Amino acid sequence: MKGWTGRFLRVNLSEQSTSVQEYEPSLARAFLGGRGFAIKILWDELRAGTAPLSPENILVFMAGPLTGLPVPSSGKLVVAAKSPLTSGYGDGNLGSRAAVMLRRAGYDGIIIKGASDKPVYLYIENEKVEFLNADDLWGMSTFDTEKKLSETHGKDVGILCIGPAGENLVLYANVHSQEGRAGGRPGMGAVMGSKKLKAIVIRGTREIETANPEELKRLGEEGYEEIKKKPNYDFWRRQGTMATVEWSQENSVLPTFNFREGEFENADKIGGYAMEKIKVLQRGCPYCNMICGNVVEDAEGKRVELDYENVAMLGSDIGLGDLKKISVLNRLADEYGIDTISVGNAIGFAMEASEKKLLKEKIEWGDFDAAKTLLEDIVFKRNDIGRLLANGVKYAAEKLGNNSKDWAMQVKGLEISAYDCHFAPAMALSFGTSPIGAHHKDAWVIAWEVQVGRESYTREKVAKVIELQRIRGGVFECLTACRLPWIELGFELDWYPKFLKAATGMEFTFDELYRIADRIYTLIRAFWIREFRGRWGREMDIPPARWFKEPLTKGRYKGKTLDLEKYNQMLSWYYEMRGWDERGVPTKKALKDLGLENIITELEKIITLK
Ligand code: PTT
Ligand code: SF4
Repeated sequence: MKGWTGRFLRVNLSEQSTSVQEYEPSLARAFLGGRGFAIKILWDELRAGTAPLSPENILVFMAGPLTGLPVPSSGKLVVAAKSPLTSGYGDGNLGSRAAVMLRRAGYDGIIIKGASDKPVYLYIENEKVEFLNADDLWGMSTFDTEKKLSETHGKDVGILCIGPAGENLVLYANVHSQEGRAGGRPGMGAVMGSKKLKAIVIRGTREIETANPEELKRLGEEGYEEIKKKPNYDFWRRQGTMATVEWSQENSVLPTFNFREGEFENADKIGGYAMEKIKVLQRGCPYCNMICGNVVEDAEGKRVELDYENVAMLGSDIGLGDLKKISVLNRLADEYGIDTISVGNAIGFAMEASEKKLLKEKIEWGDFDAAKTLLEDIVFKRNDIGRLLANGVKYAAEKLGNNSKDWAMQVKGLEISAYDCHFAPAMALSFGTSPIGAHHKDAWVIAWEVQVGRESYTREKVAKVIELQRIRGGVFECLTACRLPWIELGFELDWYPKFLKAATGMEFTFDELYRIADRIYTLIRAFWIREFRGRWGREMDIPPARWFKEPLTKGRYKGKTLDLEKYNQMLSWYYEMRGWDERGVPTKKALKDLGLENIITELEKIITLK
């Protein structure tokens, strides 16, 4: 095989053993890489009903056929497992030198089973794999862990690690790299922690073999030049994702006070221009010339990288309008290895619960000290409220009762990322149908929806959500490459089949790539249904009641809410277009059309298929 290495590294932590699997080329053709490989492995090898934090869960790190090649923004990988937060399929995507090193070491992915009984880290150098003692790393922040490991193994290695949140099994702990790259929102860090795996260190010294290296080099160089010529290039390098704060405020979608509102009175103090005033450095993922990691100095004089989601969820959503203080919360989340989006939601939920007198603790909107204390309560599970919120807002609402589930802002158990949807039906559908729970990464349809008109609930909007899910959640998550050159600067999609051809020697049309994406979405859906058995239903695809029942009370869209009946109509169209029935369950025909007929028998043991 060219482009793909054709090999997975299999690791058993219980037995401290490893092996190399040479996989069939047909796997690459049908599932491409990254997320595609991840779901195929989890479907085939994970026993249904496995407890996510037990040794039986399977943790995979998967690259794709473009990872680590000299083409724009290719330094990414996917981390996936059964999620302890949602009990469904969970994954995330992070940029890291580890992605490049993994491929140079000769692997497209690592499949980790079992659990160690004491803290370990993996050291991988091409064929050599060692299980090393991590007693002295356990308890360390992600920043210190990386520092220590690069002192031991050299600055040129790639490192993936967890912080105390992952060790303490906080259900939305994530995986970190390079002091500012984070992925695996639905608790991939907790799965790593449950396996007592503190880190993975990779050094790869081999060439990644490609079908046409000269052509790939030429295309890559042209691609980088093309990106530099894009009109938004300079501004992107200045502000990166932070410019979204101003955009969200202008369009009334900036989550504010636990998604009660879409506008924040201090938005100008926490946006891209405010960030530029405190910026000290810029950095990014490997093989990227758009480097969008804006490093600022926080209120405690320390450095942290800011992104839109982090700032909105730890800022406007909790009523905090001081960027340097938000940066402290962001840095602590990075050091402890906890997802900023979920922890911001959890803090906002606690503030609202306190206001409604459902908690004995007094935690006021915008109170930085209280937010900081709460964040640490959660990471270290050091009191009742910390333990409650460490399991996510869905769980917390089940415990608190009093209709708090209406304003526990989550779908399928994953906290919603930073776009208010009181007046954005297509974006609400995107959150509702995202394959990992409420995350914007699969279909960030809101920018398009703002242009075409927000009032309507149309088939066109549903088709757009599916189109974006195919491109973003399918193609980019499998390649695996950063989608930002395309979505933010307009780097044309046509480049990617050309890169693929030069890397693998194979032609992929967009029809074929979208079919792969549909196959992956359908298999992920089957995974959820298998895990939820009799509890699966279309209500799993519906966002929280707040957006339907509680109108915005201020701003230009004051009075707006989503319409539940019309949302349900869009959901039915969505199912129809995907070939799923009215319960959101794939039909036999859809499974056959996508080459997934081999899973019909297993699914039929659980649910009647139409
Ligand atoms: C992603 C989610 C996001 S999405 C952000 S900011 W964003 C948050 N980042 C966190 C962080 O930082 N620290 C922390 N403790 N928790 C965090 N949680 C949040 O996690 C990221 C960029 C960004 S910045 C985005 S949109 C794009 N995401 C991509 C994607 O998903 N796929 C892809 N092929 N390309 C992408 N490019 C962009 O990458 P999750 P990164 Mg992340 C500090 O994974 O689980 O999906 O969560 O990868 O390397 O940090 O780059 O406004
Ligand atoms: Fe990483 Fe940003 Fe470059 Fe994407 S655009 S690869 S997130 S630095």
